Parts: sequence; C-alpha cells; structure tokens
Amino acid sequence: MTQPFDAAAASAAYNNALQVIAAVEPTVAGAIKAELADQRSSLKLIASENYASPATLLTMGNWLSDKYAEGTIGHRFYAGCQNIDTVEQTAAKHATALFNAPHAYVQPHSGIDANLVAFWAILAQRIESPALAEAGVKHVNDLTEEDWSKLRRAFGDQKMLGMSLDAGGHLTHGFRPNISGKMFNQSSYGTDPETGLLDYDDVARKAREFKPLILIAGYSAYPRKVNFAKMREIADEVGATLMVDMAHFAGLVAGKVFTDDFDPIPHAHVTTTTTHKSLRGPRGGMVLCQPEYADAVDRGCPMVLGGPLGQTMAAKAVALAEARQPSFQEYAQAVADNAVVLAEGLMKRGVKLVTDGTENHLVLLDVSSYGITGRQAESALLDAGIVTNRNAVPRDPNGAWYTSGVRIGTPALTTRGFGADEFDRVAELMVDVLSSITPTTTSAGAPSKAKYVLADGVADKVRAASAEMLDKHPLYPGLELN
Ligand code: DSN
Repeated sequence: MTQPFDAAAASAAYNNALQVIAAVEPTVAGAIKAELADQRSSLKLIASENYASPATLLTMGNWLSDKYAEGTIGHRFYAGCQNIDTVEQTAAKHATALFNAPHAYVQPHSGIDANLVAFWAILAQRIESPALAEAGVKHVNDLTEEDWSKLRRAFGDQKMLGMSLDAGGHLTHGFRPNISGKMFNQSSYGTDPETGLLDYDDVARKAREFKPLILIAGYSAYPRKVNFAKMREIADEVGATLMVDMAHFAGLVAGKVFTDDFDPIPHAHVTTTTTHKSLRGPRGGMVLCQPEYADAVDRGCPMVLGGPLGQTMAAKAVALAEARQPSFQEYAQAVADNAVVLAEGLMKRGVKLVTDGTENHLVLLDVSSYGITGRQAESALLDAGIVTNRNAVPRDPNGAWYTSGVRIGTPALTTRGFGADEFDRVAELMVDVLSSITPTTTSAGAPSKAKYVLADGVADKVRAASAEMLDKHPLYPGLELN
C-alpha cells in the first residue's frame, strides 16, 4: 500500500542530505535518522498519523522555503512569486479535482489554521446579516477602528454548534482553550447515551433552540460515519452555515469510501482538513468551499495566517496527485476494512468499544473494565512498542487528562501493508498488554491513575511478535540509510 518509489534514488537523496545536515548540526541529523528507526520498529496506531511518500517528504526540503508569498495566487505582497504561484495552483488544481470541490485554498499550515480561515471567512461572508447590520458594521475588509469595536461586540453574539469534546468533537469547534471558543458562543450536541451514536433529531432540536451562525460537523474521535446531507438540512432550516472539519477522514473522502450523503464536499458550505492524516500528505491544512465563500477564504493570509509555506504547498500538490491515483482508492478501502477487523478482533477478546464498532478509520476503546485509565493503557502499550493515544470516552469519569479511553486507527499500518491477519494479531497483542496492567497505589492507598506495573515479560513478548509483522511489511522498503 506504500506509494511506489525509486528506493535507490531515495536512499541516495536522504544519505546525501543527511551528510550535508550533519556537517552543520549532527544532533539534528541523528534525530532524523532515529525517527525513521523508531517509526520502523513500532506499531503506529495513532489514528491521526500516517507515512507520507518519499516524494512528498523530499518536496519539503528545498528553497521554496526561502520565499515570502503572502497573499494569494497572482496577488502577492512580494515580488518574484511565480514559482510559488505554480505550486499553489498545482496543489489547488489537484485538490478541486480530487474532492470535486468548486474551490480549494491550500495555504493553511495546520488543521487549526484551516478552521481559523473558515471561521473568519464565514464571518466575513455573512457580515451583512441583519444582526450585524444593526450593529452598523460594513464589509469586514472595510472596517474602521470604530467598526472593529462594534464587531467585537457583534462577535459576542455569534454562535457555533458543534460536537461535544467528549463525544469526539475537536477543540477548535468552539471550546474555550481555542480562539473559536472566544470568538463564538458555543453549544454542543453529544451522542446517544445508550448507543454512542449521533442523534440527528437531537442535533436538529439543539439547532432550532440555539440558532447558530455555524453548524460544525466533523470529529477527531468519533468512530462512525456522519450523514452530511442530514446536517445540511438542519443547517438550512435554521439559516446556519454548515462547516465540516474532515481532517480525520479526508482520505476516506478522497478514496471514495465516503460518498453521497457521507461525502461532505457537496453538502457543506465550507470544508476544512489537514493533509497529513488519512490523506497521507505533508503536515498541513486546506480549506475547500462553495464559490460564495471563496473570496473570503482566499484572504486567509495575511488575515489569520502567516506567510504560506511554499515547500509544503508543493508537497501537498505531490501528495494530492498521488491520492488521485486509483491505488489510493484501494488504500482508503483497506483502511476502512482493516478498522473493522481491528474492532472485531478487540471485541471478540472482550474489549468494550465506544459505539460497539467502527465505520471509519478509527476505533475508540473504553479500557475501564480493566481497572485502568487511558493514560495507563497508553503508557503500557508504548512500553510494548504499540503507539496509541489516550482519549476521553463520552461522559468520561476520568476527564480529558487521564481518560478512560484509547484511540487507535489503521491509516499508518495499512500504508505499511498490514492486512486483516495482521490487524487481528494487533488486536490480540493489545489485549495481551491491557490484561497485564496493574495500577500501583498512591501514598494515600488509592489506585494511581498514572502509575502501573506491566507483568514481567509481556512487553518483550509483544515486541517480538510485532517485529515479525513489521519485518514482513517494512516501512519505505529498500530505503537504506548509512
Ligand atoms: N491532533 C489531531 C488528532 O490527533 O486527532 C487533532 O487535532
């Protein structure tokens, strides 16, 4: 499932590059080499990580980085941006074709940045709403200082409705530690307490009561599909802009696993994403939108973004070109199929999963029945070479720091070539670890939420079993570092 590449050429490129870097700062060259060794030797199950192709990675290490290019294609605040225009245009062309989207903005440096661009664009586009007109505010781009102070007051009245954090929503969907929670009044919809599933009637009821400017759909820890046609109906009924954050599942949209009602692009006014998760590109973000939002979205830099990263936009172009190959659809389908195997492998061995399964690339374990926290599970799994991250489960009694859950996903190991047999074995190894953890007690005699003992020999046994699978499916096969 790895994107095919010329291993001899890539080995030469990396060895030469590392030699040049080591001559200046050997510690950094060493860390780059060590990171490859770590990634090669561990079971990477973090749902939001992947392995970009050597072509994508190599595209980021060059002089495109040295150019300032604030503004947008053909309309820059600096001279000499013709090559940045070429890469940005190429990335946008691939993005609109891949997602069948009317417009793409490929500058955001991350998912949070992409969401900021979207929030600002929606405010800018909708600034002529009666409420804001009453506040006497003109178009956002013509604001005077006095207008700004009115706008700040006007912001206080804007509302955003998104999925609650503990149901799997994201911090940037209106929660206080993020600017979105300060720009907007936020209200959340959760999931059904029995099934763990999104209840669209409940979302509609909350939308009618709350009347948000923005209805956000999308998640970072919800293991199910979302019906975006239904979400758009709800948004239309209450006059909200539907914004979808598809950062986690963009690869499943690109790979045509999520189609029709489950493809956000035709239903959302604005869709944001990262490019490095299931989409398998460079670390970065992107906004796709309907034409009426395009102008406002394109003003993302310098409104809320620093100068675009030419080298990263170039790498987005390369990765998006890869994702347009038919093989990417096979990959995306395998990601979803493998997630089902992983979920079933865990459930048949007695693990409780949020929503009792998965329909996307991720699986959320509730580890409380083992008498441990998510944090203990995450640490013990790491001791055994299995890289995951702890995550709250709905109505989590352990909160967002210790948690009762562990989130895992299949995009990375599917890129490595793991199939059904391997993912079932991964489930078995995870259960071997989870069932061998004993929390230690605090000085007050209570069970610790962080410390634990992993039974003797388990970590070594699991590492050896993982190594067999990892050796069979090498990461970047043929790429040899000196
Ligand atoms: N950090 C991303 C994730 O792991 O889901 C979301 O911000």
